[in-house]
Amino acid sequence: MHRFTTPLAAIVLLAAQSASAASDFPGNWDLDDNGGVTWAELEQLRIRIFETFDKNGDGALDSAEYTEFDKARAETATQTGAPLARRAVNGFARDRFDTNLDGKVTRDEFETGLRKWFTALDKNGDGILAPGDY
Ligand SMILES: [Ca+2]
Ligand SMILES: [Ca+2]
Repeated sequence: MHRFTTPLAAIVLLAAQSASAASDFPGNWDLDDNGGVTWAELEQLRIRIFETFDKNGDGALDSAEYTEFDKARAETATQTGAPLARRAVNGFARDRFDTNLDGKVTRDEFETGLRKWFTALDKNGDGILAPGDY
């Protein structure tokens, strides 16, 4: 697995391969490109997020690491204009995910927060985030 060492590389990872204002998702969310994002695909995204932003490899995103993640999400939303990327700017905010308020977001906390976000957005409950759900 690659370890990205610069914020710019991290931003590129989360951004669409070909930025398009018409895209509903950042380019690497809908892995099978079927027009929807499943929980399995979001779990892959979570793994990539930790590979990219957990720089010290302790299994949690601390304050400095989360700040880089915040910047990357904002950049991705701006670059792609994708509705889900825009939702993720605030939806993945650290105060939503850091449930024990210790200033770090562990893998488990991230998964719990991401699951809540997914469930809230999946309005028709079919397990796929697709246009119409958000
Ligand atoms: Ca860390
Ligand atoms: Ca925590």
